[in-house]
Amino acid sequence: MKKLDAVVFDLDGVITDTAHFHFLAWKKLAEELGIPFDEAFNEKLKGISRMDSLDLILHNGNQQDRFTDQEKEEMADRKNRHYQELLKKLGPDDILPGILELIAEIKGEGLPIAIASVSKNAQTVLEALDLETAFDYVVDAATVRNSKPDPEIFLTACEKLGALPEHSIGIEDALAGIAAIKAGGMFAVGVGPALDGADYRVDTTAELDWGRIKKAYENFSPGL
Ligand code: B16
Ligand code: MG
Repeated sequence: MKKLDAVVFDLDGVITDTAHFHFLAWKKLAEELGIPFDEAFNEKLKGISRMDSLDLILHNGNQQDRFTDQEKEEMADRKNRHYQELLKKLGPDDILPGILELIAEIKGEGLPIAIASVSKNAQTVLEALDLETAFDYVVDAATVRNSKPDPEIFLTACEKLGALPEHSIGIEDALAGIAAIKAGGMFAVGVGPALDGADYRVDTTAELDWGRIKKAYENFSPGL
């Protein structure tokens, strides 16, 4: 039996679909700036920090040199206020299908679990979902210096759980997140249609079956 130490979850897009709220909030700001913004472009922002996301949007509209740092801070704050308005609608019914069952099975085996989200709103989201005590550790985005695809956030989660990355599983819905998990030397589970690089992939959270995930982890050889 291969040793398994811990499981680390992404938040937005895995535990709940706040990814859509981020999309709506960025779209509003982009429209105010006259910059085109659609779901396809939004894919590039998943797992990317607030300021890095703003830079990508401005770059896409060729407005990267138009604003001072202070103006950019104000724009990011405006997007966040809109996002927080949308979060008021969030409740326990918005936990994605299969997630509560998966968490219960993992915990039933005595394995620790953590959240690795670069969102500064992660605690608010977990509280809205009634999940604030469900995880053994939630990485504080404010203390993480690098956005995904840097592995820092996943490695921090493993370290805080006393887990070795090579004996840990990460679950993500974004390409940047999968890249971060792999850069950290962990086993990557992808949720979504086009997640190149995932070691095991399903289309939706409803298909996250703990028995199958463990089997894929057991059979995985990093060198292959
Ligand atoms: P905030 P994750 C990420 O969360 C989102 O995927 C990304 O779209 C967002 O820009 C980022 O959090 C920052 O969020 O503005 O709330 O600090 O996927 O790492 O859980
Ligand atoms: Mg995500």
